[in-house]
Amino acid sequence: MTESQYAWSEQDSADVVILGAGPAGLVLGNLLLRAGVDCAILERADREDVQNRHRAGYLAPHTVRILARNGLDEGLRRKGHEHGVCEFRTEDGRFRLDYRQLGQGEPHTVYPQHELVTDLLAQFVDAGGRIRFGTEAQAVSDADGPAPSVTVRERDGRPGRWRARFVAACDGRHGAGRRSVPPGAVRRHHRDHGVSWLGLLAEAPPSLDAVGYALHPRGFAGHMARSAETTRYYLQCERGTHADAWSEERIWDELDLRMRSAEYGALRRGPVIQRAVVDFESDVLEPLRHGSLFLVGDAAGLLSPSAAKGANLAVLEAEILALALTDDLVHGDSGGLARYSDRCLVHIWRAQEFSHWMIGLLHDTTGPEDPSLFHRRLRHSRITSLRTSPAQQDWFAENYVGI
Ligand code: RFL
Repeated sequence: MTESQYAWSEQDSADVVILGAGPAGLVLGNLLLRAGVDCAILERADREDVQNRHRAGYLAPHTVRILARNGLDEGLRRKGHEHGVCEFRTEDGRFRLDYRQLGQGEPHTVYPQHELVTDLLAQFVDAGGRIRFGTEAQAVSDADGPAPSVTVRERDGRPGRWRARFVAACDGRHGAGRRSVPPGAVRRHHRDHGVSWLGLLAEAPPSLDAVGYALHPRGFAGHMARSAETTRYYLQCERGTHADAWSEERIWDELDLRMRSAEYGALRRGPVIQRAVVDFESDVLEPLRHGSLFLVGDAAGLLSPSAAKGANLAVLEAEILALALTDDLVHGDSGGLARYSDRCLVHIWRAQEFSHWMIGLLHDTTGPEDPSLFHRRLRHSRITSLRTSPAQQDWFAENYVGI
């Protein structure tokens, strides 16, 4: 492609070009806009698709504080609700942890991610923010110099290019930001945990007033409230399972079995309106910067959903980067940008460690090569410790809501 073939336009430039309008890109965009920094968001999907992507639901207190101090919490204050109890069901019975009374004594706020994204989008657009839907970033070029650019493909297939001083890759794990980092410029730490969940969204009210974690010989099952009308369920499944392989009847029967409904009360059934298989993988890139290209949110690192940290980390990293970019572009101080990667990696590795601990708690990964059942016995000891030790419960609560 030669220069003249690009659809150049004077508007196709911004001091900060943000790739992706998920929680990371939209928090970053809103904060930069409030600070008077020239920015633009390029989003591959249409607005409706972005607003209908059901994912996370449990916001950490820190996330709520970031949104509140930046005036981005109107929707979640009105429609979100506090949540502070989880219930574990095991072969030895069930027990509850009221984590508002433990550790730092703070609750989650239940507010579906697509509602948060809808709010953040509305605020960005209402405040005059520039956003291009249906614009897919293809690659970031010249990131090792002071004038990076982003090649894009518009909805109609037309190629284009955006010029920037900085590019923030908030376009997820498979986005163009990550792909544009040259091999050898960053180190990738990757782990496949060998566990998969069938994630389900049911049009049914929650069945219990707690996050439910069921540890069963047939595999893990989970229950997480989303709203008065919808509930997320998870079923551990064989690696390679197709999301449509299980009938709705089989799903509910299996959930009843693993959640031990016969003992603890029936689940409130309803149509399954979304389903997807999630393979548990973790990966982290180090550093989270290549010249003027910064990696944020899922583009920076991926966590398995066992500890509900991904969206919370995305918001935290977006705030750290927004402050650093503002310092540089408004005050001429590049110190924050130099520290961005190290600051974020402390939180990312903390979240990875807890998430890893949760994977070991929730899943029996004893394989046929381990006839001694060593891991199964360790896991039993871990859950017993959580059931009985106040110190362990405080540690759990602090990590569960914290980042
Ligand atoms: P997102 O949300 O994936 O947004 C990326 C955006 O970039 C766009 N995009 C591109 N745009 C332009 N050019 C390209 N080349 C592009 N490629 C992609 C996409 O269309 C999209 O709009 O990333 P972000 O902002 O980093 O946010 C991360 C979170 O979405 C993610 O970590 C969480 O959803 C993870 N997660 C949870 N996190 C929590 O904190 N609490 C939870 O309770 C929780 N539950 C979950 C989850 C993730 C799940 N899945 C689907 C893996 C439950 C599930 C089932």
